[in-house]
Amino acid sequence: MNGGLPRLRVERARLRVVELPLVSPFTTSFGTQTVRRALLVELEGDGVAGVGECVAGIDPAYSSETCAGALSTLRDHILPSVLGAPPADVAGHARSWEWVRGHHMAKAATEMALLDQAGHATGQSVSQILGGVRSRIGCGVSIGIQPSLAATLTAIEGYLAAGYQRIKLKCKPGYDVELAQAVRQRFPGTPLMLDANSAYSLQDVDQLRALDEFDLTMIEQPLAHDDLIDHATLQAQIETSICLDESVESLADLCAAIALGSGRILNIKAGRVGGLLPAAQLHDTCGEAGWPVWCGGMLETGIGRAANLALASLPGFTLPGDTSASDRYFEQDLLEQPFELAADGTLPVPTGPGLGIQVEQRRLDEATVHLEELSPK
Ligand code: OSB
Ligand code: MG
Repeated sequence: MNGGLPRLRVERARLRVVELPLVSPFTTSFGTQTVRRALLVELEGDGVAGVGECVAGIDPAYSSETCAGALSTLRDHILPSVLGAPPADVAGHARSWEWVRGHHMAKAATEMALLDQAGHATGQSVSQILGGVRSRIGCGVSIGIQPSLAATLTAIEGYLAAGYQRIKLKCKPGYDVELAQAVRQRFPGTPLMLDANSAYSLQDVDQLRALDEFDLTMIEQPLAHDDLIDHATLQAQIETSICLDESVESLADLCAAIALGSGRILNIKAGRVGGLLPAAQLHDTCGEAGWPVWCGGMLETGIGRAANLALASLPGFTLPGDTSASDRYFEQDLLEQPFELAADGTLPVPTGPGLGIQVEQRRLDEATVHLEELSPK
């Protein structure tokens, strides 16, 4: 897969924080976001540059990582492991930060930048490097909790008209059965799923079983963010397939989930699992276990979105993911050419070298709220 990657140096690094207002507030069972603050890792070495996006949030609500925490971990621990180190391929550089426990999103951002750099050095796209087989990705859309049922139905209508292939609705206790029922009534054949972001416990099993009658393609992460055992108990008691998100942060987590029967489907996010190369490994293991996978999203700017599309081009990504078009999130993305949804509900996998995108410098400067330069000690 990446046996052909060049050994490169990392001579300079920049950490940049950008803020992009969201076109509409995004509410989940854990809170509301109105702006996407993203941390970018910009690397340069051997005359080639690369950029990566860290998907950590402002608050440690989805995961324990935060944008500010990732900034300090990158500055003080991860980047010093690669800056000025002997030339290495991407996996080699990644081994140099293996000693850092956790901080998957910070590591993934660095790895993304290294893959972009490597791709620019060889002319390969990140999709090619990862072993992608698809040129277009089927897209779904993740809709936050709305102020009313009517607002939810209106939002769904708009996204279906745009071409999105499946609808994911955020839910929470008390905003679930009635929601699924109303949406099913209005959109009988639409591929539909719910994402609870860990809002339930095993005591809610009756409520969760009541969802079985609405033909959901899956329910994502109903139980605790760090649980696999209760998910296995729940999966045995409901018909709807459980899809894991928060609970799988590593290959070890995934192997445990498969062995326990904690679900049947995996949402793969490179940030959550420490990078695109680890994400590809999880994809392979799911394939062996017969678990379909899809590519999740973290409200990424066009930079992280390009990486998601590259990942989703791997053969096992058979379900539409949360890889929506730029205009679902931002009025203005960071790219010269924002990602636009085709009428068939697909986005193209970038084919240019590396991430295959062109960042619009003026827009980037406008969005920047913090910038720091690092060089080898
Ligand atoms: O649980 O999948 C999630 C966004 C931020 C944090 C967690 C999640 C999400 C989404 C949005 O569902 C997916 C997207 O469109 O990027
Ligand atoms: Mg989720």
